[in-house]
Amino acid sequence: MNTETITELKEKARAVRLGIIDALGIDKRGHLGGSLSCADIVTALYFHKMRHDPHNRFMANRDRFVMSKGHSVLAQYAALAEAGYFPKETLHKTKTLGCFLQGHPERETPGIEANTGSLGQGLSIGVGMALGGRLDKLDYHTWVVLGDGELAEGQVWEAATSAAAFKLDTLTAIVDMNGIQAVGRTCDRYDLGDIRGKFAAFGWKTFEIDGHKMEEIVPALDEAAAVRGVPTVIVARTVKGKGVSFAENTHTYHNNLLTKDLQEQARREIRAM
Ligand SMILES: Cc1ncc(C[n+]2csc(CCOP(=O)(O)OP(=O)(O)O)c2C)c(N)n1
Repeated sequence: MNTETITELKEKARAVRLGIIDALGIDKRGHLGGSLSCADIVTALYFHKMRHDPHNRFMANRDRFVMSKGHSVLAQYAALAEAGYFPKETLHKTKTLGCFLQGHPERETPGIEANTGSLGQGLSIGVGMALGGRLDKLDYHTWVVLGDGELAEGQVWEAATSAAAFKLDTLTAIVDMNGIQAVGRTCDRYDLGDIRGKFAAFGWKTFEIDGHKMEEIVPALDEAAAVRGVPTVIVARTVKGKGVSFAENTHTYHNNLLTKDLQEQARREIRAM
């Protein structure tokens, strides 16, 4: 693996985290914790793995990305702005009237492929996209990011069985396993036990990585895309709020607002990461 690539991706992840802070702004509620926990994964997808082009965003064989845990879309907005889908200044207008950047993903936003926010639906959408690619004889890959709390939704497991039944090897789910959901620890609220083992039992090829180490994320994405015959899942161990000390490992900043002082602290800490 090229160390320059890894260094560049880490810098991109820093830019994405700063973009999340820009999008969150001050005195507006937003989902900081879950956006920061998936920031490295989203960065590696947009700047290493996915075939996409902001200047030709409807090209037929673009890779598909679904943010199934739609509340974490600030990470995707920041990546899309960084990639050139819209000006970075637009991030500051997130969640204001008339702006195409709202609290959950909508397809009117350049680069967004699926409306999500009602948890549990994104993997089914991904199954449909992957089946569509097969029917149209296109070689794109579909990537779906899920939360570990989200896995309590039964529809996720319906999608998981169908993906295996259809042998959808062009589909990869990535579970942002930060161990915390909206109001507490996932294991205290709705314990799913062995998430990796569950996907394996459903017939998926599984990987488990540190979801903040580019050195582990990059090869896992490459290996998952190369698997043939079965769908793949990457279970990524992450920290909710990663990079901002007061938001780390707590549900307090699952959906909360920043004051000017906290915003400045967050920016300082992310720059020092
Ligand atoms: C169907 C549905 N039920 C409830 C919610 C409210 N909700 C938003 S985020 C969230 C917690 C999600 O936890 P997790 O998937 O672990 O997300 P993360 O920790 O990565 O932010 C809940 C319950 C929702 N968006 N959709």
